[in-house]
Amino acid sequence: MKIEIEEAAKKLQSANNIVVTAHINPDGDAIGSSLALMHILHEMNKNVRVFIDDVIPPNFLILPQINEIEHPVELTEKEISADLLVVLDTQTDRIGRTLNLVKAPILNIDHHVTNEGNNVDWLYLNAEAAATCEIIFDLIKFLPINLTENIAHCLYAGLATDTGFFNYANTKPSTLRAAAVLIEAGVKPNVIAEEMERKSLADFKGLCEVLKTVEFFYDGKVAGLFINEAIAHLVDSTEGFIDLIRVIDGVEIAFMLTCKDKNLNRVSMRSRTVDVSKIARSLGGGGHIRAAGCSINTSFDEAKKIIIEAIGKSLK
Ligand SMILES: [Mn+2]
Repeated sequence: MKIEIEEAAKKLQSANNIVVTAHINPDGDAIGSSLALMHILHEMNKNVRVFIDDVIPPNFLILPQINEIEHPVELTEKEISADLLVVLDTQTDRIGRTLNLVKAPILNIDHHVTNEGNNVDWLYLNAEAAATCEIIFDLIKFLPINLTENIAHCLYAGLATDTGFFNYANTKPSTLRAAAVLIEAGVKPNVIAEEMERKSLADFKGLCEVLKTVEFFYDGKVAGLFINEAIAHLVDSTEGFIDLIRVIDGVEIAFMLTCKDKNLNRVSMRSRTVDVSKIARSLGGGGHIRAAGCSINTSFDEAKKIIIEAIGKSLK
């Protein structure tokens, strides 16, 4: 059932044992919104646990109390009962083992236009919000707490990373107003930016190999990076790689195909104007108009053919 933000706030207020989660392959918005909500719920004297079923990239370790995020694999409990499971920044299909581990009604808070709220009790969706962190920022107005420096740090990290440091089309006046309030609460934008953009030397060398794979299609309107199994071993994080080809003159759609496992490939897409969420949805994925993704369960070479063809159709 779709609900309004006031009702989402009420659900949080009436629960006492809350589990918060976000998507696998977590980015700044997934981690920032989860941790910010943890700090908010602590302020409200709730019992809260945060589960993310994946490795937390080292760039986020500066966020306050990030060590409290639990990895479901390491839990000894077979089942966890809670009053509420809050799923942030995704539908329930990308939260991994947390879905079966936690038995509780689900409150889903998201800004992905493709989220249809399947299998959740309540969905608050605001596709106008630049980031789930912007929604959490708005939510505070309906909760009996004040913005703390810890909350502000987490929210700013998500706002900054989901907007490409306030560069992408999703950056709105409300996004910058929220950022301004977060800076007033103690955030140092340069400190967050330096930490988020930091790369290990190994990842930098991996990036050099990845950039050599660039190929152009459809008269240069489409650029792709191809991280096959051998190259995938060279990089821990591919964060930001796609942005490097997105800026090439004439490129309308940039994409990156990454081998995650045998017959499991991940596609990320960015565009200037084409609605890439439609391409992603046609292949079982989702996302935003200008940034979307999907998985393709075939060999890497077959996946390459499939994605190039699907993108070609959208250009017609
Ligand atoms: Mn997001």
